[in-house]
Amino acid sequence: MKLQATGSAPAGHAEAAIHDDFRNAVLAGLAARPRAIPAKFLYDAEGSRLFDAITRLDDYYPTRTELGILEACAPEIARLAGPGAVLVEFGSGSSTKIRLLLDALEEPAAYLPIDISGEHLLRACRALARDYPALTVQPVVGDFTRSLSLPPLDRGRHVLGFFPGSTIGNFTPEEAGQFLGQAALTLGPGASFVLGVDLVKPAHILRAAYDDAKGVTAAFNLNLLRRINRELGGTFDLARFAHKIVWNEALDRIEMHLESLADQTVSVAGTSFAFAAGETIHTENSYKYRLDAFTGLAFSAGWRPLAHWTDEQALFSVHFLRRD
Ligand code: AVJ
Repeated sequence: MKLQATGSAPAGHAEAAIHDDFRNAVLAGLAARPRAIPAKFLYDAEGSRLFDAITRLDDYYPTRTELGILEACAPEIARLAGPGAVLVEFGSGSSTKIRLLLDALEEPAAYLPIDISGEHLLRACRALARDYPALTVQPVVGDFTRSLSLPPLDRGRHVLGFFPGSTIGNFTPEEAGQFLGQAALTLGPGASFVLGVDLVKPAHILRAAYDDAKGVTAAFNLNLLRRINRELGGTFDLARFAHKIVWNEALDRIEMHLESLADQTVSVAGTSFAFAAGETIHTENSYKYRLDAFTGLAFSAGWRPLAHWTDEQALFSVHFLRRD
């Protein structure tokens, strides 16, 4: 197997940086009004496990819909990307979707997954390296929402970025534009970029997907408080907060919040925070796009939209971009 250690900072350094980042973001986010904590902190080991469980729920349409689209368009992606490509995945999680591309591409040379959850990333990479013995697998533990250094990419090869799952929807459209511009620099001249982007649709479908009947999304959201308690010495009582979903129609986004069920005081890393009943901590935005709005955003960030695909109900879309 060809599983290589990260070419940038050792995993321990990345995790220490993520820990400091978490502490600063939580203290600042709880002091702010409205209160908000960036969604990337939902993904500790338990959060990553709960998110994987979400992706298998009947109520959560994005994953199976995207997999169906990718299965259908993989041969065309393989044709557009050509042989011997180097794949770079942003926020790879458990690295299941990449297998569809790896199976369709002609002799992919290397796979560089970037993920904030180190343990989860390494486990996924060991399994991939076992299943694809000819592939060089080079995991990078890090936060792709910040500029991060990748191991040098082999510029003689075609570079194919992969950002599935509509994770781009966690950014505001402005941040998404900045991310796309940064990715153009990271991936380099001539690179291709395949992204999954969730689409605007009727509110009842969105509500079911983000407040599922089995309560897995609620557990995923509440796990953030458990993480704060464990890693930052927090005193959150999980029974006194509830998962809350808002479909913000004006901004085309699903919002996830944690709502305080009582007047209460919570302490985190030695600082006290008073909550009124009904007050919320905003924990995630999940923006939904219209097709032309997304291709326009990509174009403004320096990418040429070469193709896109959707499912029959136009729930979800997959985009193929190219930079000059
Ligand atoms: C991983 C950001 C794409 O927004 O659908 C799932 C995260 N949050 N259920 C999404 C999520 C609640 C997911 N993304």
